[in-house]
Amino acid sequence: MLSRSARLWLGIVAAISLLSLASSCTGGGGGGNENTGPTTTGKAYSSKGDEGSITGKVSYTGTAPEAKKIDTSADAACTSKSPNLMTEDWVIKDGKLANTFVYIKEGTLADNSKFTETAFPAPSGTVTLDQNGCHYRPHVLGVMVKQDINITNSDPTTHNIHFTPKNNPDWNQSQPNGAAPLTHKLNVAEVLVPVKCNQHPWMKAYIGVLKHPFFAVSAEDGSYTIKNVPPGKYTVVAWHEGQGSGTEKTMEVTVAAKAAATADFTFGSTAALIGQPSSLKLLPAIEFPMLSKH
Ligand SMILES: [Cu+2]
Repeated sequence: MLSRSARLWLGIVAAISLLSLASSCTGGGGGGNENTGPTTTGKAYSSKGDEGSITGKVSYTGTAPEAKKIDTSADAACTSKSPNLMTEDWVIKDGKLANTFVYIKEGTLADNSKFTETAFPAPSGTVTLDQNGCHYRPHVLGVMVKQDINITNSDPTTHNIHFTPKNNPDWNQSQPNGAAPLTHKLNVAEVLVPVKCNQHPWMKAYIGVLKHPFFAVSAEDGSYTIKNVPPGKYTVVAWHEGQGSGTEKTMEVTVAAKAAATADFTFGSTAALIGQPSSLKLLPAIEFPMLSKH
């Protein structure tokens, strides 16, 4: 147990940390949000060639949850191809958080038109979701509505890919070893659609579906870049699956013409917990998402 003074100290540090993060606010949840992008029937966006970008790092403060080894013994093909398969709900390296889905939620373009009422060009090409080593590659990805998702099975075993959306129809397909790629698309914006495998219960992926192309997924070093962003003022959301239904952080970001705006996000418990004794792991209540929600 913590002494009273230790708890008081922690509270003070948490409050200071919150103040320092005043430029960002957060919200919980993650699924089933229909207000995630412009209508495709809105005013067509016409580029002036002055697009900028939104770039930043996603960090995790506090004691990082450790990845756990997955028991794949139910399928010998998985064990032999991926003998050390690890959980991917938290992928943290040197305090940087991977697999965070960062996207523009709403805002106003430089000409005062609303982001959510602007129609951006339809997607070209496909994105690929590969089942490889009995996990999904990538673990988190983004697509535009109606964009083809190419689903491949690179494993010597049968997978059963199962999309479990809230706003889109359920979709469930078996894909044996050596089967041709499958194609699927989602017609309604949804952040994010969970994907699972009915054969291998540990397999999970998340797909962000938006009506615009302004999204990115943080890399292993926590970095992300959203490219070709029209100048304007935006609400940018960072979503991470965490445990359960996901956690969102939001930030107001202004993109100037041909400029790179920075938006860094932080998940996890307070920075005050870094380097503290392991007994402090008992304090999950100091989680920014609920404290700073507004
Ligand atoms: Cu599978």
